[in-house]
Amino acid sequence: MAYQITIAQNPIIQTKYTADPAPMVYKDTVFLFVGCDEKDAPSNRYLMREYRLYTTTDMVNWTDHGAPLKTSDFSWSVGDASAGQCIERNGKFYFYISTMNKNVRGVSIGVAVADSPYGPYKDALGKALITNNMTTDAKHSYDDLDPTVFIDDNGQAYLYWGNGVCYWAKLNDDMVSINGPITAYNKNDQSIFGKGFTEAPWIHKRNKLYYLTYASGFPEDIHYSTSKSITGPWTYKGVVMPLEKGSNTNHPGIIDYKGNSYFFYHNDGLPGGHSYCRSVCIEKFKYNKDGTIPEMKMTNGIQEAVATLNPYKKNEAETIAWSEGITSESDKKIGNFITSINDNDYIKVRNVDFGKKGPNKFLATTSSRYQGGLIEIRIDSRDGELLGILNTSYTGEWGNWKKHSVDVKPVIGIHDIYFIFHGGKPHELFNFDYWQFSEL
Ligand code: FUB
Repeated sequence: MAYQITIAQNPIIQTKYTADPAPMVYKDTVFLFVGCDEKDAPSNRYLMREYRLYTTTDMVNWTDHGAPLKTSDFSWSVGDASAGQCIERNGKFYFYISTMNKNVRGVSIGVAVADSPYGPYKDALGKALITNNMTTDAKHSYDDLDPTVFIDDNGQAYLYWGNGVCYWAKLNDDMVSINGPITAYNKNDQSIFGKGFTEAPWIHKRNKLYYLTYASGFPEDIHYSTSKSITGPWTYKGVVMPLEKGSNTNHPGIIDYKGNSYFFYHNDGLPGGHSYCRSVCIEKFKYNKDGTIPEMKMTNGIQEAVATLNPYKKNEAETIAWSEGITSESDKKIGNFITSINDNDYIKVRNVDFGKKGPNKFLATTSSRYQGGLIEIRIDSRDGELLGILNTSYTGEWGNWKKHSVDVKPVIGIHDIYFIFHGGKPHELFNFDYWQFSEL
């Protein structure tokens, strides 16, 4: 693999292929739920089995929390994890997903519930919430796809969803049953959808204006409509993101966080990527004065962090701004960790505040079956100033985790950190769980 010095922040996750972003702001954190395109997906169909969760408080470093929901958690699912979205209500977290239903012809919408945004999520009903709602407009069996959920200021919750038809319905206060009729919008209604509605609706509200953002055409680009009411009438407003890179789908998610607005989407931007191995990206944007959304291009991503990272607390190795070569895994004992580490792979962590005194020691927890290896700790670039080199040494087995520490140079102020891994071949070097500096 050829390694590059990069300023890229897109795609935001490099350790997995991710798709269908559904960001949720809860308290001071962005929770990003995504589908996971398996790396061995064929080049002509989806292979998705789980929904993964990543969080950030600075918009540049993302922490991997594994897969709090899998399609195997729904006894009625065939096993395909199509898009979903999670929302909080009264301290519970409701995760609406779409998946092929074993019991009926076609895709259905299910809902899982958890007491924490990190899960574990459990199927709330033991059956689908919405199933095979084929109207005469739909004419196909995967119209119940891509749920987006929204709770209005008066507490009324709504579900929008659809492929080829855009549906909406009210949810009851229990969030796991539908209240009243389902309304269908024709995909060819130009006053709502311009050149047409394909799939992937995303509902949000800003300054009393409701936004319905969706994928249009195929290959897909992203368009939007607005309304003064969540139930319409909707007025077509234009393109959010035109078609650019190779993925034949795109999928929007929009939030405001710490005073900025962010547009989440996916493309095929990672090495080896294609229409079924996609990657989530983000653009920061500013609404126009009249509330319209500017047209966006796919870029290198967010350059300015909105918070610093504290190196003197325990930081998970799977908190990453950029990485090359590695991937992540979970186990019951220690949770999520970084694995598949080979010579020259690296992790970059951004906007780390070493304060006025600086560190004197660096500690990391690793495990290794074959050999262990070295972690070079550098700042600001892959060949930047060297703070120290940690020898992680052999721990006997992948399941034996040990702490190792080394003296480091007392750098002060805010820097990006690079952990660059070195060691011999032919085996993977070690697994990496967490790290921490001690302050002078
Ligand atoms: O990830 C599977 C499907 O691709 C989603 O349901 C669509 O929105 C498209 O992104």
